Amino acid sequence: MANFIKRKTNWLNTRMGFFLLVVVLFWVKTYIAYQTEFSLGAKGSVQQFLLFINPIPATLLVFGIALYFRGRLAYWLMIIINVLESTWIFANILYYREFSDFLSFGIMKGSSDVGNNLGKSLAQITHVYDFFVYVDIVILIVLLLMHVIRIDPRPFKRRYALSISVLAFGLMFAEFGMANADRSGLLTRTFDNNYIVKYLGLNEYAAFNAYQTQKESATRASANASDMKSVKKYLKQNQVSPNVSYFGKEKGKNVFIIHLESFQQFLLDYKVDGKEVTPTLNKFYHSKNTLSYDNFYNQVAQGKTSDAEMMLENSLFGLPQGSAMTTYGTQNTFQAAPALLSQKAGYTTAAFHGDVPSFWNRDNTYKSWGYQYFFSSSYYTEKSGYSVGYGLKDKIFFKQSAKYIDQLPQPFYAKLITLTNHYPYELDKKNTDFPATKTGDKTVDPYVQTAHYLDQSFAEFMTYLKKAGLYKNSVIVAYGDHYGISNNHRAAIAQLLGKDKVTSFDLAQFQKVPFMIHADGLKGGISHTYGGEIDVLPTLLDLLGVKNTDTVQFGQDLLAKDRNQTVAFRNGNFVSPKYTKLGGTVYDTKTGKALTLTTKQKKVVDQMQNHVTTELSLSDRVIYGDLLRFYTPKGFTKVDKGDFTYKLKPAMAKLAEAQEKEKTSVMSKNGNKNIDYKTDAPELK
Ligand code: GP9
Ligand code: MN
Repeated sequence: MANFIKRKTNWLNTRMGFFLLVVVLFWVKTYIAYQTEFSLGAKGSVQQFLLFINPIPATLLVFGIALYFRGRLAYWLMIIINVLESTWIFANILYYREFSDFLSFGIMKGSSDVGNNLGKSLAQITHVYDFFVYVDIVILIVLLLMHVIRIDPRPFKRRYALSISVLAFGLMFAEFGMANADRSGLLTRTFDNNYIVKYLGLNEYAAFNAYQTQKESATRASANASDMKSVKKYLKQNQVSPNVSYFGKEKGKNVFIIHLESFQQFLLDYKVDGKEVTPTLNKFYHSKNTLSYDNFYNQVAQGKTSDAEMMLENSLFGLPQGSAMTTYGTQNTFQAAPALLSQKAGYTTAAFHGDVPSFWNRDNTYKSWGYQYFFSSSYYTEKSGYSVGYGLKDKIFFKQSAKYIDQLPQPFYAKLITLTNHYPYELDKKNTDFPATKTGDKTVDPYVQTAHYLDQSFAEFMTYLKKAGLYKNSVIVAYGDHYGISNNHRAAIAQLLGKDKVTSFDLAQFQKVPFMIHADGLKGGISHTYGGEIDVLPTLLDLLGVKNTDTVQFGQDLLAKDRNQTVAFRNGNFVSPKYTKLGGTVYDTKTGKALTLTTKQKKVVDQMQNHVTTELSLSDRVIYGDLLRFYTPKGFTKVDKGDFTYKLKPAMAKLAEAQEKEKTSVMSKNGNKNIDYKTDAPELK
């Protein structure tokens, strides 16, 4: 036995032995932190496996640096690296506790510094057991000082050190390959920091974040005020005057933006086995008090929902790659709908979503946009069966949101983002009382079932609005953010549309999504004007009578008479009432036939293309260069992110205070009681 122990400690007395001990301790410690301090949501064996092993490659690489150095120095370097690495974990534990997100370099160097943002003092949120992350270091130091482990003075061969580094890189690539196979677009689409840590690890996250921040600040640094001048010149040339019979018609009303996840236009009035998929939305669409659009296109790219949000609330396009909210949402200056409405018209502003707040970097971006409240996962009661896919099922989400809506001082601007109608359109039996389509494509067929569920949820929410008296004094906007069925399902799409096959032209038309504005007394009807998500903000502001001639918006009011009806897709393709251009082919929009252009026609199409390319690239310049920091519209004050907290307790205290002061919330007017919300959600029975 004594011999055995001796042999063991002998082994630890070599440099390699000590190195491996340090690495294993650090690995275990990181994994414990993953499991106890962060909610990374690893589902399934691949994700669990990646989470377990992901600290290894980076730990080998970073700690391996010490192996290139001699004697004592190598040992102390390992300790120093460990202190730095552990401090990174420590800082993230504290930040995560407050924000359910990881620290980013943008935030660390940002104007609203971390401490400021925390809402509580560091001491208040630090727990004694957080210092556990330093325990292995203390043990290692003691072992060294007590000479239990002796320092190995022999020189370590360079090529061994090098082999460790090479091995680390190799493992990193393998890990990245597995991660990308499980979640494609992990680093290009940049969904959520939690995903990067879950798949790749805290160090890889730090490296990626540093790279992004560096890229972002380089373009920011090279931009200047004169760039803004060319943007403003363009916008001035493209300005249209609002429609006088609509301008200001809905002044002072509450606004609901209801985000219908993955909802396409073709679903409206669509029937399966003779039954309407979305009876309530159909009625809403055809109501004489709803302004509806049947040539309204989604214009998103990789950023999907986040691109839609960016366009809708800023009238700025999403980026050609990745998500603008993720990459630029934290640092950039914005003049978004919530800030404009609260500053110019005294609105209370709130967003509602049944997913974690870090997805699409909403937790930071919404602050930049001036949202006073963001009700996300921690505000909702979660029980088994309440969620599917990304988060809360829509019926439960709407019901639980209502109790917060009741508390908002009026007028308010409330955005509710639904989730259940999201790929892969999964829903339990109890909630599925609608027939699937029968194309035989497993991804496509349940789409109408979750869409039907969304319609039922919408119906329940409308019933609540009527009961609360909100239906009459609110503008209700409902829109689909992007396709639910991707172009990869051509055969199934053809069947759904009752065609033999679909052409590229058909697929472009398939990108239509609903856009509807309902208000009591509003002169409605179905408009055939061509438009898209970029046009929503100016339309809404005009209806509310909020001046927006001096704001930076790339869209045009859908109600304006002389508007430009060329709708840009993010890849530079476009649709218009006359021509549709897809890649090198131009189609007649009326017939869908490919055209051979006359010289005269070509000139017109070239002009349209020029318009599209210019608006996209100027919008990109605004985001890449953070150009809005150089221009503040009259009467607008730059948003200070430090004004907002989305942490449950302080935010609810703020809301209570605001209610007390203004006494205009539904609840204040209802004897401080909530409105009874009716739902048939089986989970709540
Ligand atoms: C996640 C949800 C989905 O919170 O908004 O985003 P998507 O995948 O549609 O972009
Ligand atoms: Mn979406």
